[in-house]
Amino acid sequence: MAIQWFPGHMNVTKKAILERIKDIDVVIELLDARLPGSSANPMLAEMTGTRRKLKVLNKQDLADPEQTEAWLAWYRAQSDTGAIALDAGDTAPAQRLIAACRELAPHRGGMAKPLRVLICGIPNVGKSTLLNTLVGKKAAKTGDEAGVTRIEQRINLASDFYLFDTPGMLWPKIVVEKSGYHLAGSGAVGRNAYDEEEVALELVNSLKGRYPQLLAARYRLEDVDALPGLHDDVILTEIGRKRGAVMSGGRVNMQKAAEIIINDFRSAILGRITLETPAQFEAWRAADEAAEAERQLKKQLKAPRAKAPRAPRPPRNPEAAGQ
Ligand SMILES: Nc1nc2c(ncn2[C@@H]2O[C@H](COP(=O)(O)OP(=O)(O)OP(=O)(O)O)[C@@H](O)[C@H]2O)c(=O)[nH]1
Ligand SMILES: [Mg+2]
Repeated sequence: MAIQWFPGHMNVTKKAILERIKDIDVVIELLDARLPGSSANPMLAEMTGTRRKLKVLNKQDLADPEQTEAWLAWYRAQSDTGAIALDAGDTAPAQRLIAACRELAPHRGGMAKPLRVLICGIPNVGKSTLLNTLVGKKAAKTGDEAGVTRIEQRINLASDFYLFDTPGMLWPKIVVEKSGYHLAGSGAVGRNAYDEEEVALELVNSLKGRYPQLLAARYRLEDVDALPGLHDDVILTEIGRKRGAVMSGGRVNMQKAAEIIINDFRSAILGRITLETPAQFEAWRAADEAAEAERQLKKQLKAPRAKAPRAPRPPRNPEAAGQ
């Protein structure tokens, strides 16, 4: 089942961002470098309009470096979009971000015209961590779960440079189904909005083709070459068995197996992984958009037709009526 998570506080965030955006010079959208396509909020693209934008692929320390390069090139090829990759806890790259913002809005600066930067992104992607690194102290609360920041917060980086931290926001309908699973796998979705086993199976599905060696090494799976051809549930069952997630009677506890692989992915114990390539993401998006268009068309065809207006009655012919 597709994953959707848009609780009330995100709607409040959406309204707050819409209100704030009028006075913003640069919007930093933090993406998760392990899922750079799925973590970009399509609603944000509409909301921010023509504002200067910087895409930041965060958590690059957990992602596959080769794929990070591919994604940076993909984003940089889009109009009016800068893109950089970083690790939100690292001071030097964060400082480069400040320079990049100043470059994007050279007309702003000085007390009378401070540079105003909004940091947006999905839940748990590292917005508050980045803000803390930029200001050099713990100004915003952070935590390894979705929804730590609940209200917008303004931090003065310098007398002419303001930063706004915002609560994490997803979007009301995640059309690309695979994106929902990747978002949940990364920790961007509230715990009660998804089924761990489903998410783990999709993780296995995304990993077995491109990172079979990492799966084999971590879980001591024997035949690496056979992995891409195996069913996801066969692999997850084997992972559970190898990690001792076995119930009385010898059956594998699939819930436990799911938790193991999700945690191993999140903490990068499995290795540095990027779940999607630009080409894959574009293909999913195209397929799901086509499916959505077909659904809408079917809905329209099913809807009862509006009654055609009645033709006006012809005037009575008094002669024909024999009057
Ligand atoms: N490995 C790694 N962990 C990071 C990075 N940036 C943030 N984190 C961790 O990710 C978790 C979430 O960070 P936050 O800064 O609270 O995320 P947020 O985007 O503000 O989250 P919400 O306020 O819930 O929307 C924390 O455990 C951080 O330590 C990074 O670049 N690399
Ligand atoms: Mg936060």
